[in-house]
Amino acid sequence: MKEMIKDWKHIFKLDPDREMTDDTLEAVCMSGSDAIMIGGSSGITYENTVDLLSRVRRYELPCVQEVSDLSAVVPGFDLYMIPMVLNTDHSRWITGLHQAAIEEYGYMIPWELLVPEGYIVLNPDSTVAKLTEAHTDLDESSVTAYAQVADKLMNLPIVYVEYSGTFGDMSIVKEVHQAISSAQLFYGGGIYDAETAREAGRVSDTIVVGNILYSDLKAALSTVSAVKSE
Ligand code: 1GP
Repeated sequence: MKEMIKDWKHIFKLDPDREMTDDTLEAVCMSGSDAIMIGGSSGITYENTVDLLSRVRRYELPCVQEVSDLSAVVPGFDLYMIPMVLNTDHSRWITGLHQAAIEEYGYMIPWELLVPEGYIVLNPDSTVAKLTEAHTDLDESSVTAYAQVADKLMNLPIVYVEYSGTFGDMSIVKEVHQAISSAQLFYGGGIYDAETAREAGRVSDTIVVGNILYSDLKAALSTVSAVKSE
């Protein structure tokens, strides 16, 4: 199951806390994107997650949950993405919450479906940066070193460069891509059309497109062929 991620070039990230009509959801799920990721940094509940999962399940593409709140973990996803924020001083975002979750629910965790993600959070204005108090003012070599911690020391399968809400510095993403050897590089943040998708796609393995879905569906859909046809 986890192997399928390697082939993903494009993911749409849906926020269960935001409205999406059936017609829009159909367009998103039939767009040719490789997968739907359900998650967000605030307002995520069991109810809104179950509701969105059941609607996405009408379509064939894989659907994964990015876990940010234990109370909203819903059975029935294809995989569970587990963020570990690397550029924070607060260990709860790296191992603390994870340890507590395992202590309480370890007996029922489907380990084979878990995929840890080494997050490097770089937009200081994003909810996730504020929540985790991430150190976002980093130069290329600092970001690259975090990526190598994830890739070479922690052996994480995914490094996620997260600029949620703003289009990031592609030269940093490119450096990261060149510096890691085993991990797959996810880039997310501010992709708003085919051109930004293409730019991000050139320097990463997989792009994640979120916000633009809720403001300009046509532009969001154009990001799929932008990376899949290259
Ligand atoms: C957010 O990386 C994703 O976690 C996508 O970012 O919402 O800015 O597209 P945007």
